[in-house]
Amino acid sequence: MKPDRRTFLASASSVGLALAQQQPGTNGHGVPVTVSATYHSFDPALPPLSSDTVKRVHMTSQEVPVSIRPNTVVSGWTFDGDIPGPVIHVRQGDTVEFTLTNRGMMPHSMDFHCAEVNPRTAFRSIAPGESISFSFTPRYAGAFLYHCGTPPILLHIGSGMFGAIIVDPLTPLPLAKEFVLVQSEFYLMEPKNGISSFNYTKMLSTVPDIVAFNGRPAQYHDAPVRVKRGDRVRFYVVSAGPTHPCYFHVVGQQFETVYLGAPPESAVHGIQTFSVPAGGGMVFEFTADLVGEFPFVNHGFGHGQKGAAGLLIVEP
Ligand SMILES: [Cu+2]
Repeated sequence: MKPDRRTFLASASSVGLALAQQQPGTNGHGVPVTVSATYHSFDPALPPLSSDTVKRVHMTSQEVPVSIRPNTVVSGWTFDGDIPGPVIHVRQGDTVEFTLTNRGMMPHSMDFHCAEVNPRTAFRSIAPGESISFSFTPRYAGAFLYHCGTPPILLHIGSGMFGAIIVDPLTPLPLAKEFVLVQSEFYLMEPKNGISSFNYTKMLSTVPDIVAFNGRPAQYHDAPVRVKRGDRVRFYVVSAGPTHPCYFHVVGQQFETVYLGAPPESAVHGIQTFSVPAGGGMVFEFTADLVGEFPFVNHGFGHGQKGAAGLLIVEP
């Protein structure tokens, strides 16, 4: 069957529909929402890996307000009610049995970049109230994006429907303090009733208002990531976009290793900055052998300045 562009791109009418659904101060369907979202930071620590070789993952899609900083609430479209969605941690060769239940008010779907499946069936959109299940076995280790693939994909990713799935190699990497950073852009309307809706026209113009790690601009400046001197530090960096890369850099450090593809292969050494493309993920490592405060930034500083920056504190 010939690929259908509508699988990936919205028709003008569906964009118009989405825009109509994006009225400020509503839940995306013209229904007024109240600001009930309270701010919380997003834990960057990689969740532990369970020993089960079958990983059952159940997520919900839902449209809910999300507080992305203490005075900013956005009308998020989410997985499990947060931006980004939960960090999933599996091992290469595991069977991932995934179910998505759509508790939202519009169609949504799930696309895992570490899954090799027929997207026509596994990644198809489901209507409100429906569920979809599929399984896959990650062939490669690494840091992978997942996202809603319902047209227009730009709007669904741009409204918060993304997250990271980390796949460990069969032979574990050296012990490290491990953190996950998912970079994304926010394109917002002026707030109404305390809530900022997403702005599709701005998404198309690709000039974001905010760029953030794990959904909150500069959150790890206010609450830094902490390790001890001598720790090996490993960052799994995923660029959700929807459009821009992350030029990942740690001030005052050099990466001993950047895994360009599946760890432990394709390792390059002695790297100052490396670009993680939109829709991609990479693994960065160094040893924290100096005590101090080390900013980790998107070195594309137009976006670092808009929030894609944090602080790593190395304690004695
Ligand atoms: Cu969606």
